Amino acid sequence: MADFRRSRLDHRPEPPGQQRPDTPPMTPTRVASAPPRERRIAHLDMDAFFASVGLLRYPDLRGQPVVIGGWASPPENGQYARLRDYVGRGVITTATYEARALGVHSAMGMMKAARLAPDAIVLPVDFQAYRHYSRLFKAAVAVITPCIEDRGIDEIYLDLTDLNDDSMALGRALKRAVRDATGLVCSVGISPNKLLSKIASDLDKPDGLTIIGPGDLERRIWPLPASKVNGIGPKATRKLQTLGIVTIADLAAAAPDLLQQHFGLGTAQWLLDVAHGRDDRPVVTESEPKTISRETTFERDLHARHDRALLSQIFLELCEHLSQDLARKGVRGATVGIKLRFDDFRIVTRDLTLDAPVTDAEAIHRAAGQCLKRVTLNRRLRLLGVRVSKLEPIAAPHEPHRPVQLELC
Ligand code: TTP
Ligand code: MG
Ligand code: MG
Repeated sequence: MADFRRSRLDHRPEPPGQQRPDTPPMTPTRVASAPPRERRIAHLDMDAFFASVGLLRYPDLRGQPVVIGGWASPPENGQYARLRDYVGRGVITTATYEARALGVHSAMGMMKAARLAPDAIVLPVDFQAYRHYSRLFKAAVAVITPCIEDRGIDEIYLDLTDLNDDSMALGRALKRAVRDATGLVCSVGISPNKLLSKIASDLDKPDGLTIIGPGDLERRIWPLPASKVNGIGPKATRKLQTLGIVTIADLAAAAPDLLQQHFGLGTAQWLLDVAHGRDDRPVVTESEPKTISRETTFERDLHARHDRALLSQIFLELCEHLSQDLARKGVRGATVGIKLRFDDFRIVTRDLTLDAPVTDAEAIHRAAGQCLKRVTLNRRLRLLGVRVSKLEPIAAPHEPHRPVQLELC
C-alpha cells in the first residue's frame, strides 16, 4: 500500500530561517460540560530594558538620547562617554526612545550611530543589574497570576483566562505592578493567543497597552509587514517578497499551493495559520509538566471512511512511537490527547484524563481512540497527532511529584 505520510514530520515545522519561537505543537482542550472560555493571553515586554535600567542609576539622563554599548567605561564625576568619541566596530545593544527618534537602534554599528546621534550618551552594560530587575518585575506580576511563561530577560507571557476582570483593567494592573516594583515601564499586548499578543505588545511601545479583540485581526494585524510575526525572519521575509507577499493580509490571501511550493507543506500551513491569527500554543510555566507528542501531516488529505485502513495504521504507529518516546524519557502520563487538522485547516483537539498514568502503546491507542470518537469526521484530514501529558517519572512512583523537564523530540 502506498504510504502517503511525509517521512517523519513529528512536530510543527520550524518557521523559516529561525528556531521555532516556542513549543509545543498541541494544546489540550479540557473535556468539560461547560464550553471552554476563550483564552486570554498577555505578552509583557519591558521598554528599552537595558537602557531604562541604566537610567535608574543615572536619573539625570532621563529624557536624553542614551545607548548601551559594551566598550563604555562607567561615568566618572558626572562625565559621560559620548557616541562621537567612539572608534571601533562595536554595536549598540539598545537605545532609549529619545535615541531611537534619531534613527539609532539595537544591533546598529556604533560608528554609524555616532553619525546619527553624536551627542548621545553611552553607558556600559551591567548584566547584574538587568538580572536583578528582571527577577523583580517577574515576581511583581506573579502576584496577579502565577501562570507565567518566562521568555527571556525582559519578556513574559501570562495566561489571564481564569481571571474575571476585563482585559484593560488587567493590562493596567500588570503595568502598575511592574512600575511599582521597579520604577520601569513596560508594554503589554492582550489577545486570545501568544502569537497575536506578542505582535500587540510591540504595536504601541513605549508604555503601550494593546488589546486585540474580535475584528482587530483584519484592522490592526493584517496591515503589518509579515516580518512582524515572531518566526518570520529576514530570509523568509525576502522569499515572501519575491512572491509579492509583503503584509500579513497578503499572506492570509496567498494561495496555499504557492506557499507549499516555495516553503514545503508544514511551513506553508504554519504561515497560513499565523496570518489568520491562529495559534494554540499554551503558556508553559516552568513547574508545569510538559507534553510529548507525535504528529504526522499526510502527503494528500485522507478520507475517514475511504482511507480508513491507512488512517488506522498511521494512528497505531503514532501511538507506538509515542510509547517508545515515553519509555526513552522514563516518563508516563495520565492525559492522552489527539489533534486533527482538516482540509480547511481547522484544528480540533480532544483529550482524556485517565485514572492512572499510562505508557504502553495499547493503553494510549485505546484512550486516543475514545478521543477520536468525539470528533465528527465530515471532512478530509491533513494531519493526525497523538500526545500524552501530565507527565511523571516512571522510575520513582512513590516519590512526591516532581515536574519533569522534557525536550520535545
Ligand atoms: P528587546 O525587548 O528586544 O528590546 P528593548 O527592551 O531594548 O526595547 P523595546 O522597548 O523595543 O522592547 O530586548 C531586551 C534587551 O535585550 C535589550 O534592552 C538589550 C538586549 N538586546 C541585546 O543585547 N541585543 C539585541 O540585539 C537586542 C534586540 C536586545
Ligand atoms: Mg523590551
Ligand atoms: Mg524583549
